[in-house]
This record gives sequence, structure tokens and C-alpha cells, in this order.
Amino acid sequence: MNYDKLDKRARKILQVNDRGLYTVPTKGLYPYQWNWDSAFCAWGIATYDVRRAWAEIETLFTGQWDNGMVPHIVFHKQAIGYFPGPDVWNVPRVPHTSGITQPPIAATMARSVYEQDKHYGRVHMELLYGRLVSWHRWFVKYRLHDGMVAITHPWESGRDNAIDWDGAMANVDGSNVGEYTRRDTAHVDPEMRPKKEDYDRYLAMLYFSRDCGWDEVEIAKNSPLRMADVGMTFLFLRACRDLLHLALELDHETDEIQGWITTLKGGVDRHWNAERGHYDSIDLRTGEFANSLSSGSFLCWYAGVDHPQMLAHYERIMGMVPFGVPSNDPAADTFNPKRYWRGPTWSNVNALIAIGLAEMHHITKAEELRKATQSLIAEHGFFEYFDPYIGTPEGGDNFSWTAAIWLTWAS
Ligand code: 2M8
Repeated sequence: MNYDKLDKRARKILQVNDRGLYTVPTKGLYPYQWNWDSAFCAWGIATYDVRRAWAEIETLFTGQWDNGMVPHIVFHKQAIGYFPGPDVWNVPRVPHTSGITQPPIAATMARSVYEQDKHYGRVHMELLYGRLVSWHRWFVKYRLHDGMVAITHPWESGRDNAIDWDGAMANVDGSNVGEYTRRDTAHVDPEMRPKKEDYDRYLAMLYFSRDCGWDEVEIAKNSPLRMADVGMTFLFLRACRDLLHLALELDHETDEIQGWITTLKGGVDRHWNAERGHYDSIDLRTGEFANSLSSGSFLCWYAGVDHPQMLAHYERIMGMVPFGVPSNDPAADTFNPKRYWRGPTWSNVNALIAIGLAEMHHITKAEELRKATQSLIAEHGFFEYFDPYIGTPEGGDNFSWTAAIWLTWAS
């Protein structure tokens, strides 16, 4: 396998998806700036152009709201082919944005970009730091429940149709959203995307929050879905640790961030589903565990949390598929190797899981995962996700975060 050629191909993908100061996840399917995609891109771009990597993150933060929230999409320029676009979200600000957030990995990725060239990055990091703190404060103020991070919409989790939300989604009424035309299924095989009944509910949740003016207090009380997302809690805990590191580096006060970390560690304990023996999401409307073992649970190591039972689950699941980590437990009857976040393997999640495993001294497992992901991309291309049984590519092609993961971790 010629890795030089693949490195070039990865850079080429990031360049083709470059829209000047931000990168789209892939042409056609996702024509705007997505939050955690951009953070991954910054990490990847920093391997060859630190200046452009800073621009990526700074452009994402042009979408930050006055209350600190960083939206999941920034609609810098009108583009065709994506639904729901800025007209549906109807957020009264410029640049136009969506009204919900996404996994807060920006502090973590900004730290990586900074460490690539501290001398150059110092001023950028100083300027970005306050913005990162205010986003984290927004999470703490509006989204922490018993130290767990709550989502108000599956799109916030980044793992849209994961099984974690099945129970809660069943209680969302999607019957009144009217006619609409999806665009995603024009780009990708509908078998690989969420179903129509999911989309109806996604829209119902969007309309609820929009129609109450994105009022987080009202959303917390009455929105149709509120889940403590185990993946978000782990990613936020990790991001707070990275923010703490940056605070020390820049000589900023650290008490507040240390307090968040302590609270989040308590949240991690609340996520433990003792009956099933793994970390799990919780439906905050009913107080019930999701009873789902998805890839979100395996982000524990990335947050600095180890548990022998999580390792045992990991070994069992990785023994069932040649191309893990599957986004859902292959032993679950909800498992589907094609349908998006209900089974397929995602290179970006693999990178986070493996980095966490290595940091928690599970070096061999981390290296095996890196090698498997490497061969998946090398043999099948820079796709959005892959079939965990046979490795076939799925979703969008020329995918930015897959290219970024190749450059930073997989190659
Ligand atoms: C997917 O989500 C968007 C909605 O945000 C969609 O399907 O339309 C998810 O995989 C999400 O994690 C990702 O950030 C986004 C863009 O790649 O696509």
C-alpha cells in the first residue's frame, strides 16, 4: 500500500472540501460548516497548515451565540441540497446557524492545533480561550443534570439515529410536521440513512425549540426529548480536562474548570447501568436507562475513565466483527451494519476510542484498532462510515473527517 499517495489523497479531500475559511464534511450531502466535523478537520489540517487550522476553528466560532452556545451547523452561504436549511431553523442572527449544539470537542482539538506550533498558536489560543470557556459555561448552565450532559435533539449527539434514543424517540410525536422533502436520501442510499419516522420526529423537536425562541429554560422543562447522553458526557469531560490544561498553559484561573471536572466525574458514575454492567444514556423525562451499548459508551477511556466491565464488552464486540468499533452492539436486535449510527464503523469515533485506550495503558488494543481503521480506509477509501462485517464503504465519499483522521492518527 502506498501511504504517500494516501496522504496526498487525504489532503486533496480537505482541499476540495475547503470553502475558504471552513471545510464542509463532504460536497453535496453536507454543504455547510458542521461543528465537530470542523474540529476534526482543524486537527487534520494542522498536520500541514497550522494557520489554516486556526482559521477553521475561529470560523466555527463566528457562529457562537451571545449565550455561549456554539451551533451544530453554521450556514455561512446559502447552499442547495441540504434539508433542513437556514430558512427552517430561522435563527435571527448572522451568520445564520442551526439552534442546537454538537459534541464539544473544539477545546480538545484546539489544544492539538496549539501543540503543533505553540509559538505561532499562542495569540490564537489566547483569543479562542474565552470563547471556549463561554461555550463550556453554557453547557454547565443549561445542560448539566447530576453531572451528565443532556441533549435536546439526537442531532446534538452527533450519533443521530443511535439506538440510545429509541425509547425516548418513541415518546416524540412526529405526526404534525406536514410535508417536506428530504435531501440526504438523494445523495446516499436511503437504507444507509435514518428512516422517515425518525426524520418526522427530528423536525418535531426542531419546531418545538424554534417556536419557543430557543429558550433553554423552556426547552429543559417541556421539550419532547431530553437525554443524558453518555457520549456527550465523556467528550465534555475530556474537553474540560483539555481546557484546564490550556488554562494552566496560558496562566488563567482554573478553579471553575476544576469544579466542572469534579461535577462531571459524578455524572460518569450516574451513567453506570449496574444491571447491564456498562455506561449508558438516561432518558431524563422518564429517569430510565436507555439499555443500549453503543459506541458512545466506549468513549469512557477518552475521558480518562476505565472499567474492567467496559473492557470485557469491548473485547466481546471486537471479537464479533473484523472491522470495529461498530456503533451498536452486534448482539443487539437493533443492530444494522448499514444504517448510519445503528451499526456501521466510524473512523472518527475509532480515533477517539483508541487514543483513550492508549492513554489508559491498553496499548495493544489501541494499536490493533488503529491498524484495522488504517486498512479500512486504505482498501475502501475515505468514506463517511463502513460496514463492520465486510468493510464495505457507506454514506458519503471524500469525507473530510475520515481524511483528517487518516492524517492525524490512522496512517
Ligand atoms: C450527521 O448529522 C447530520 C445532522 O447534523 C445529518 O445527518 O444531516 C452526523 O453523522 C453528525 O455527527 C455529523 O456531524 C454530520 C456532518 O458530517 O452528519
